[in-house]
Amino acid sequence: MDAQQIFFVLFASVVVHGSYDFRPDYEYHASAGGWFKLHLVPATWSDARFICDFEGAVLASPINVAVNNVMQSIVNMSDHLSFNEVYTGVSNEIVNSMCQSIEGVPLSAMPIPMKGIYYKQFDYSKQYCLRLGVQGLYYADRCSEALPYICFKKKTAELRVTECGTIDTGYQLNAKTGHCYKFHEYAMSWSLAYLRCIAEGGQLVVINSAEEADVVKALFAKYPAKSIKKGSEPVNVIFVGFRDLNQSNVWRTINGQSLEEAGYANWAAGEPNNVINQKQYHGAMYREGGLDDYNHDVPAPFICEKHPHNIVPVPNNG
Ligand SMILES: [Ca+2]
Ligand SMILES: [Ca+2]
Repeated sequence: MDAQQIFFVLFASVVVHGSYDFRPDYEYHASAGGWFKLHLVPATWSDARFICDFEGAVLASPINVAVNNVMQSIVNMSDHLSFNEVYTGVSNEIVNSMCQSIEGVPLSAMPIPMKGIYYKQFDYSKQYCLRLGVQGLYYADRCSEALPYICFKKKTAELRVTECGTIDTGYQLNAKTGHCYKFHEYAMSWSLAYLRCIAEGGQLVVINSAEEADVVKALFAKYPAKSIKKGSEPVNVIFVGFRDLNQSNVWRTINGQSLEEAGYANWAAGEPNNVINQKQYHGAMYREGGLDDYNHDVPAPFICEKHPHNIVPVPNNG
């Protein structure tokens, strides 16, 4: 093993078992007492807000001089990239007549340079979102455009990364599979469930063995129908990480494997039945453990799976 290989092994072990206090995809800035992440994939303001929230953070706002300085430096360092502005968390979404951050800090209290329309002159019948431009100036404009954005997590004394490599205590390590699982009682569409799991650092659960199916089944059993938080049925299926992408009855996991390759292809009796006119092209599992093809847009509860030591997708055989 030469020096380069030794370095690689050491570096790899740091990445896998590395010490971080929040998430490895966030950068800590001691001056601002928190972690920041620049999202380059553009999103509308409300989507950006949700993605930061899913990641356990908030859409960043220049709530004080230190946070403002870091936000400006992140945007300035990225000025060779293909964007001119990012969203901040400041808007008048909650209180129509007042712009404030997600944390509730009013725009009028923020120590920032504004350009263009001054906030006291806003037409408050519209929604405004504050943007930070590459020149370091802030200005308010509409919220529907897709833009990059920055998420922020303030460091607090009680913040602890669990054995699942996350501050989210909803993830519990299972000794049999060596992976962590979190049940989501709030029903969502398959796509939102998929995105939510990724944002949390995991993925929509991929069942790789009968043993893992038992783990998932047992977790589902802890949440009887009455605990599922949605307006109506269904409460007897959860979304799982596979789908029929081309709507041709070819089922693949979100990692690209067939169900057989993944290790669990136990359809429930009569499934997949792709109920006519219901467009059942997304993966689900009944309480009894059998797989089901299910409607994408009928919200269902779901389970996210996470590797304990990293936030990259779990391996295909995991
Ligand atoms: Ca798995
Ligand atoms: Ca079905």
